[in-house]
Amino acid sequence: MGALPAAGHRAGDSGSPAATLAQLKKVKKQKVLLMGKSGSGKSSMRSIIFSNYLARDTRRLGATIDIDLSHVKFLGNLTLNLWDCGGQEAFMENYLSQQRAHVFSNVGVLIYVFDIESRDVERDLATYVNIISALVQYSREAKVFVLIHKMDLIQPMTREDVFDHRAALVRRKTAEAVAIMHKQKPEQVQQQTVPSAAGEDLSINLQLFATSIWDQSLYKAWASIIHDLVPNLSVIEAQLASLGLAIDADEILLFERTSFLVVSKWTSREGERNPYGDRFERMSNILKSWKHTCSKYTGTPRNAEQFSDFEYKMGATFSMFATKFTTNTYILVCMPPGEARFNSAKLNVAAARPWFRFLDGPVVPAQSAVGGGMSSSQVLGSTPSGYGGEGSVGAPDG
Ligand SMILES: Nc1nc2c(ncn2[C@@H]2O[C@H](COP(=O)(O)OP(=O)(O)OP(=O)(O)O)[C@@H](O)[C@H]2O)c(=O)[nH]1
Ligand SMILES: [Mg+2]
Repeated sequence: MGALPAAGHRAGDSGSPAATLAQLKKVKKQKVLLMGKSGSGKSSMRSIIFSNYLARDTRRLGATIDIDLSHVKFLGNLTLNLWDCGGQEAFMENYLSQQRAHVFSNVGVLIYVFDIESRDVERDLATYVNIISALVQYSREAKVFVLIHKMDLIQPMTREDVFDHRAALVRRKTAEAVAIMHKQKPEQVQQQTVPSAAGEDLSINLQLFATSIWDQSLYKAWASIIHDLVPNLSVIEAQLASLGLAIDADEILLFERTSFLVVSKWTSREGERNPYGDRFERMSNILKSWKHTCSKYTGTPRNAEQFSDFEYKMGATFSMFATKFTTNTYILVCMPPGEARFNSAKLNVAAARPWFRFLDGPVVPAQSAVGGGMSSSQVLGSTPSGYGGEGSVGAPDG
């Protein structure tokens, strides 16, 4: 079997290896606003995702006073400047008046949280409209994620309907807000697929999620938020695909080490037949809980690294392992059954680590993805059609 295509080239929206190298070296900073009414759950979700809080710990959180600014380092070359904006009315008014330019300039992402249990929906929506107007005024390109939160408080039977209804309302209000800013009719904004007569795209990049801190839905929403911000995503995806094909995996997930959010994933054709569409966020939730359990029973702090390897073998159905990969990531590999295949995949994943070192920071080792990419003859020997090769760790299927 010939060498797999060079990931650096395949990623190639930007073209040459030099351009890709420059891209890998860049550190990206993103201003992320976290807004919504007081008590809607903003600080709770932030603490669970980025600070290893358990859901029940959030009951002890006090109301955020003004803006709580934190810098979250994500994968070595992405820094999230997270603005957790206290949602009490006086603060909100202040953001919209005195602090307007300061708060709403240079925003990459707005995450707006609605408490589904809130009694005053009209008022919540009016505040939301004001926030969207300020955002459109100062950061027209920003993406907006609306989280309809505390869905655990809604009866499971009616959750979907309640969410759909609220989502439709939010979409309508968003279109109204954008239209007012552009002095157009809301229908024109909502239906717009082509730029307006003036040549500008008036629509806003809006995504909605139903979330709760008590299940994996939080991980789904935040993984989507993060997904678009991660630099070098095309390189990561291409490298994962090369690795997946080379070791004959069904699926590979790459997690950020603290949040356990899925940064990227690759699924084989066989793996795509998996009917569980929520398996990615479920795995985030499971691995994070596992990490917390390890911490509880070993006495290590929750923020410390507690596990390096997690294996699960499900007889003749499948096997998987999750392992510490690079400094900033964990990798989960799902394999068809077979002991030898499993063992060789583990060794090959370890051998592939240097090709993912760029995930740990802007400094790229000379032999990394750029230019050469990852080829089967260089690192990975255990491919379905050919074993061996220099430095490879191949083994026939068991
Ligand atoms: N049932 C339920 N409660 C939640 C959820 N998320 C957060 N909470 C609770 O909501 C309360 C308020 O959460 P906070 O995160 O402090 O709210 P906040 O939006 O940061 O509020 P301010 O800082 O005042 O703007 C806490 O007691 C949380 O435990 C959820 O998904 N479900
Ligand atoms: Mg708060």
